[in-house]
Amino acid sequence: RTQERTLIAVKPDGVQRRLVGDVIRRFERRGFKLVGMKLLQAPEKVLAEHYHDLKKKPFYPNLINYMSSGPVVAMVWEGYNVVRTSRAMVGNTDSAEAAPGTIRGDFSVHISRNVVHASDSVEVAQREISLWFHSSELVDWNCCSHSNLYH
Ligand code: YYY
Ligand code: MG
Repeated sequence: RTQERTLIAVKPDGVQRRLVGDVIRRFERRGFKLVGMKLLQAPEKVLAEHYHDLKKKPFYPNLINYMSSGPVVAMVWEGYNVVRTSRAMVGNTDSAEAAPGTIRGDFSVHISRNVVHASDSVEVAQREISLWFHSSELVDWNCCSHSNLYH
């Protein structure tokens, strides 16, 4: 299961606030492997599919406006238990509840501007990765520190 993958995205507020490098640094330092990354203006169709389960929520229109307000940096990270560990690194959805030390707990104060997205299950991660990336955009590479991260 060291090949588990998840979708992490720095949302428009995170890009505007120059937090992209910090988010990448946290995942690199933890020991995860970057296998895909791009900056893009998210198409409405992708956002609608990405947040399809929230379509009926009162905050949905604002969420789509926010996610369309500027570029996002979409990334695919790989490693042991990466889905669950990255949710812990990102912190509570509501920034006011997010613990210090988490990305949201360190960089945001309000649920509507919470800096990052992270897939919340392995199945959802697979769906989100294929939504945001073509398979040709993902790179399978051997990490020279593998034996220092895993036995
Ligand atoms: O997966 P996660 O991003 O932590 O939360 P979701 O429940 O999937 O909601 C997606 C997104 O919607 C959240 O990151 C912020 C926004 N949102 C909101 O603006 N207001 C809410 N009450 C709940 C969620
Ligand atoms: Mg979610």
